[in-house]
Amino acid sequence: MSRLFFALWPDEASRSLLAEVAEKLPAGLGKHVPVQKLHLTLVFLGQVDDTVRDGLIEDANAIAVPPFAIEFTHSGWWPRAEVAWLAPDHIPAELPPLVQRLQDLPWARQIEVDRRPYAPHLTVARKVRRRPPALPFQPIRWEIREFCLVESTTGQAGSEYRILRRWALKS
Ligand code: 2AM
Repeated sequence: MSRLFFALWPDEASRSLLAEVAEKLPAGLGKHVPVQKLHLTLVFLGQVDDTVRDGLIEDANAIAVPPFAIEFTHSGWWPRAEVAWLAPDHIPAELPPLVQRLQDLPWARQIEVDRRPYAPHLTVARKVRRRPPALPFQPIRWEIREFCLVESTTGQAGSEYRILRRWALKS
């Protein structure tokens, strides 16, 4: 079994820009997500057995969504989840179909996934228990060329992520 999710993983340039914004959070307000772990979750799968994982990887080969860009424009906070995040004002037209296709894969294999409306957000800090100030920043444009399947394990330093597979976006 492994704990899995589909995600978008920032390239180095976008990652540093996103991390720079995260640095603007006042000290003591929570725990920054380490720069190498910044990502945008597409679909969280939870615990999946190895045979199903291999099947999902096979099925994902058929996904054809063209490359697109996301522009992060504002920060926010979810008090119950205790996370501070960055998000786009405008959801690119290609993103909901990609998420939909990725939700359909586990669904077809009787794996329940969150079907609430997808709210794209990139978590920059956890355990944020008080409302952070809005973070001032210039829009960050991230060109998305691939999506990936990631395994999450819990170690002493919190969650560790390992990219199991990447798929290029294609028309
Ligand atoms: P978060 O950033 O909003 O916390 C790996 O844990 C990724 O999957 C994280 O980005 C996290 O989103 C998301 N995630 C973790 N547990 C989840 C759950 N139970 N439901 C939906 N998403 C989850």
